[in-house]
Amino acid sequence: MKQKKGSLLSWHTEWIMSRFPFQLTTEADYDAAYRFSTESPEAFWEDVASHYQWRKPWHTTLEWNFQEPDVKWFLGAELNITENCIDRHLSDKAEQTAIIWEPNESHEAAKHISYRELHDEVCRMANVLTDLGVTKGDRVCIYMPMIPELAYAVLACARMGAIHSVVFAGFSANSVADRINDSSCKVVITTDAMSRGAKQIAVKAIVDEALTQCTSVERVLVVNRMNWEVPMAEGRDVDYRKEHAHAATIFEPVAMQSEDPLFILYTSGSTGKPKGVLHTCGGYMVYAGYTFSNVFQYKTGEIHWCTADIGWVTGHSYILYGPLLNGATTLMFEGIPTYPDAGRFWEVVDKHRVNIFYTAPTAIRSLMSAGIEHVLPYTLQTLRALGSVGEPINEEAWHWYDTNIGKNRCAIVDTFWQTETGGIMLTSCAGVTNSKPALAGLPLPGVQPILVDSNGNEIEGNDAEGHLCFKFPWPSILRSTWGDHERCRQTYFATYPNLYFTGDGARRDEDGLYRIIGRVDDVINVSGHRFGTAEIENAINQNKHVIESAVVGFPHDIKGQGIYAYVILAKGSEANQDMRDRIIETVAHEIGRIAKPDKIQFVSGLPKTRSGKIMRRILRKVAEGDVSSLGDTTTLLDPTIVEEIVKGAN
Ligand code: 7RM
Repeated sequence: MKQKKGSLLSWHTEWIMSRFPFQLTTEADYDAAYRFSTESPEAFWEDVASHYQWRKPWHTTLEWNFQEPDVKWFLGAELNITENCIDRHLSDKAEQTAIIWEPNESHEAAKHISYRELHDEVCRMANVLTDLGVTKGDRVCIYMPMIPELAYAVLACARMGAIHSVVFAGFSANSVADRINDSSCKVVITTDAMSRGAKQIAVKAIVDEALTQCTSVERVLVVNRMNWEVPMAEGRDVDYRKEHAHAATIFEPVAMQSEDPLFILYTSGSTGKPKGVLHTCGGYMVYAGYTFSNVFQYKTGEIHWCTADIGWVTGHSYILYGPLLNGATTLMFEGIPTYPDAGRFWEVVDKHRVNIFYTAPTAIRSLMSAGIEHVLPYTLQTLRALGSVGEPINEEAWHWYDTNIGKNRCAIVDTFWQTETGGIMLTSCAGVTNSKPALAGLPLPGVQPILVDSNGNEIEGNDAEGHLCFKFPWPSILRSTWGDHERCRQTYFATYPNLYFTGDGARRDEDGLYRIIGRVDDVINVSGHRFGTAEIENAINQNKHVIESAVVGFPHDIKGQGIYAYVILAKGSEANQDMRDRIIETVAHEIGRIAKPDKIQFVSGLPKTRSGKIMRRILRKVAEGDVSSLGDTTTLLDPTIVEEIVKGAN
């Protein structure tokens, strides 16, 4: 699997002789690139990588094995991703807008941040972080609302070689503490407070609470957003306003090895606490830029809006890195889709003349249910491509999106990928490849999906269904889970030897297009957010009235899946609405409001097998409201419990 490259000269020669354009714009291009990418994957990725700016070329394109796992791309190469995101564009795009920032309040002024300004602000932030003692390899936790300084903070870390760990600002103090401790962050970057819709949230207070459980954090950098007076711990907390005033606007990008870590991002799995997915500099850069260009078919001058939060991987790859690597104009929105009303997204599309709009099915369904009157006041005439991500999109939502937002003239891309994949894997490319309602589509060139049955045997041919795996590495495959490589192996590489297992089930149709069915493990997807059922159970069990709990997902009209919790209470604790509210508060405290159960059913026992395993199949059926076929319950320790559960279902 090794491929030696020649001298610097031959490397440059090859750069010029790139076989494919960076952006594949026709179906024929796509077909040729796909074929080439499976026949000569290394050569294909060398070709793609040659379109970036490297400080030093690689000597080995790829080394890999999926047993350890051990995957390394572009070995020996040096680069800095921010040089590719920012500096590279300064010669011709210094005055072009890099980031359009739209605030929570529609009456507050938007900001247009040029590539020049982005450069200066990122350098300022890097200099301030340097003064706080941050150096290459240090972990920095970023816990902030969607304001420009969040983008500066992420890019500043990348520029100085610090490893960013962005934590979504909807997580609780406990979750923040867990994440800080897991990767022993040295610095936290946060704000005084934030607004999200009509709500105000005391962000700094949450960090203060988290830090009572952390010992690794030396400094806290506080960016002002809301002009709140917040307590500042002497010797620890620093007001960014004061540092910003005298920070220099030059900071030399640190040359990073291709396989040096770029960031950690925590994501939930079927067991235990969320794991820190690790991405590295070279491979992630190559893949984020390549996928952005090809999936959305971005053309210079267009405005791209991904509505995700930068606290999730979608925000990392398609608000920041992907667009900026392509010199695009990317829109960053601080608010929520329904504030001040359910027309906000469409107002912003018209206001900023958005061309590419990328959101989640849950947002589409929620705006669909709010009524067409919120859409009609807007022309949406600038839109060219629409995207969907995070969960399967149902046909009704797909058609509503196509008709009412795309006015039947936009390409729709349903992009399947994961925190672990770093970038989009299965999708159509806007206006280029075959697309069908509610199907993710084809693999991108360089991506080799395979469906397997539960024994790991490949299911060949079209019209097939099975567990979705990938059989060859792509540049931004996760490298490890922070501090626990064995967990990475177990979770993704041990189920099926020599394959990366996604945890999803999928169907391949007669044309080779993929439809994602959903998770086949104990992960549930609530409004596009991933949770492990065990993770929520652990949170519920923190409530002193709770003896035991079992959590399953159930179909939810807006959220995709809702959270259904079966709870056994301690003797003397009353099963009433007040108790439900208290349990919900416990989950909000342990994880965050985004994880609170939609339904709680109090039960006297759980359906367990004689070996003590909870039969989740039964609990899922009851939660779905489908009790006609509960299957075989004779192996249960106490079959009568099923009857009680069915009767008490809500
Ligand atoms: C990008 C992101 C990953 C899980 C994944 C799937 C589900 C994501 C789609 C999808 C159907 C899609 N990262 N998923 N995209 N299911 N169609 N287009 O969401 O790590 O947070 O979640 O999300 O189950 O495994 S994630």
